[in-house]
Amino acid sequence: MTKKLTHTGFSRRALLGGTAKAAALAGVAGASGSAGVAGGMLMSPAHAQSGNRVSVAPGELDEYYVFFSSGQTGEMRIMGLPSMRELMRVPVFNRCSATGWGQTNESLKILTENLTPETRAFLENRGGTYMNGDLHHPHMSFTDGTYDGRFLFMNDKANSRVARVRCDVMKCDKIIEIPNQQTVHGLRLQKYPRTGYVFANGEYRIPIPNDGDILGDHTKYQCTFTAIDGDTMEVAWQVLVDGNLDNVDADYQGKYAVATCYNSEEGVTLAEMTSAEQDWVVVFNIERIEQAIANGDYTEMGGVRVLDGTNGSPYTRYIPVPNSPHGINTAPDGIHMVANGKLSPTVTVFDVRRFDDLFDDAIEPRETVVAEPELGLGPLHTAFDGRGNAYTTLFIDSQIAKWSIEDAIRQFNGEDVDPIRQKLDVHYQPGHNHTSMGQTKDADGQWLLSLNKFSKDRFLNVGPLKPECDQLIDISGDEMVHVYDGATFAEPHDATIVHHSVVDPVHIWDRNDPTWEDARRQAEEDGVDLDWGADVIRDGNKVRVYMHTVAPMFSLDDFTVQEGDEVTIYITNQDDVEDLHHGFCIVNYGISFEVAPQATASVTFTADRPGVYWYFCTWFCHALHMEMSGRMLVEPRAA
Ligand code: CUK
Ligand code: CUA
Repeated sequence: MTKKLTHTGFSRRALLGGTAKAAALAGVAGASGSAGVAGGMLMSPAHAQSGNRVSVAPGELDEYYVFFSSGQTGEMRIMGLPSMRELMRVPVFNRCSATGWGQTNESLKILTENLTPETRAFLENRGGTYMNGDLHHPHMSFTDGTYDGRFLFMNDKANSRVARVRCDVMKCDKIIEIPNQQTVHGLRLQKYPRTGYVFANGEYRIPIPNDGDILGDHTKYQCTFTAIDGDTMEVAWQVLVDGNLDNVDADYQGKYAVATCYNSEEGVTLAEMTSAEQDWVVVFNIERIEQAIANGDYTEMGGVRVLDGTNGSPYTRYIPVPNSPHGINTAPDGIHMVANGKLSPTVTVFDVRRFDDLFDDAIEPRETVVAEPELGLGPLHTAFDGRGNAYTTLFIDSQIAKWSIEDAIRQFNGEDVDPIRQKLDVHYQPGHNHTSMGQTKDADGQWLLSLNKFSKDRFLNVGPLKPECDQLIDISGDEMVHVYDGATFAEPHDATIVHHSVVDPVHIWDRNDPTWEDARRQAEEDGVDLDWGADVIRDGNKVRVYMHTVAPMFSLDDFTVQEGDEVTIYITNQDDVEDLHHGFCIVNYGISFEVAPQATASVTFTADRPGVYWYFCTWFCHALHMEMSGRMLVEPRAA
């Protein structure tokens, strides 16, 4: 009934032969999948040349990775650019049926280990973790102003969390809840000297602590700006601000972070929030904040060191801008930052070099502004090509405005020049847009992605709920040329376009990976071999089942537990062949998860249904994949 599977007697050649057959079968599906790529290309003669640039033939690889948010779906997605093919979905704040994210012990540990005590208590009878998330802003870690391929960081607007994804395995390894704030909205990273800090904006004003003592009296609410240490994934410090915080970006000098505020009124209704003619951006002085923390000039709130950065403090400066700004974007020239007007048809351009004088009170806040061009209706976000041009999404106009930063400055200084180079229709209502490597000093001016909120007539109708429409635009020439429409499910807000040379994930897991360190420790305590387990260990009413897999077999054909036992199953995938995943599903027990090559994954559940329950492999791994199964026998409790 138990057996140790090894590659001897299960010949390597037979295994690889089976795999080759599986791969051939997969190839059929792959070919039909890639037909959609050509189908999405615009082939009109005017666009033919640009159209060819998006053609990535079957078997060829894309030049860029795009790390996509998915909004209220809660996962991160990886796309290839320019083909716009979706390559992978990485579960983060969501629950994933395929991978078992949110069910395996390894993922539950990440999802639950850094919650606040209040949230932990709240979730105790709700499965221990949130089932939803709203992932807006995925950004790659920086070293010296450009991407370094270590990590991706992202926010959860829905449940006030920040997550980190390891770029070596493309899996989430840390999630923390941010205390003293509700939502994390804007999230950007320290670009220099490295990441470093992850800056995370609290969007809504709340009572701190939020324990019911203060309710309706919103004059007592507060708003916090958070810096997280990207290495330890702990909150480094927080700063209380006036108004609220929407989006954020950092400079290329490592001195300042700048956030937009759309609710300087500190209102709690739409009418109140939009009543003033002006709002502001708030500039944070990193060095002064660090100094104050080092000097102990902070208050401890919810276990975090908090500074008062309201107007008049040494840590912040408030610069007025027209009502309700949204995005804030640092240009790759390292000098300019652009706040996008949203309710104003303008964007406001700051010269970051003037922030030094601003903090020395040598100039007035508005003297940091060097341009304020009028671009069109509803400017939300701006991207850059590294050649001095900026590309701003106009939500209401459904357009992208391409404009020259230099000409906008000349116009601001009274010269009669029009900074606008071109306006391109997009379909429809764009939010974020992104250029290739455009959020780094290495912006290469090849591609622009417009993430549009409405798709209406762009695709076959799929019912009342429509996909988003993400459009690819060639910006390598003088004119923007629209080359591709891609439908995506709810709701990519943001994306980071990274040249493939920066990212180098592994093909199979390292057996020493820390992800399953708890399983390793438990196996040691139980005196079993986690790598080659075929054991059932009983410990009171706890049962631990250790299995390994070698395609197409589990090391146990069956195992027996008793009704009411708390069962933990550890599966180690001993195949070390690229792409040879297995999965483990117990029928009618609601259990399913992936086990990639050389990984261990585990699940714990109560065997509260007596009877025979088959388990099977969920990933098509071998010609005998269907036969890769076994039985869990649950003995009824003695009456
Ligand atoms: S926000 Cu969605 S379009 Cu959350 Cu980055 Cu501007
Ligand atoms: Cu193992 Cu399918």
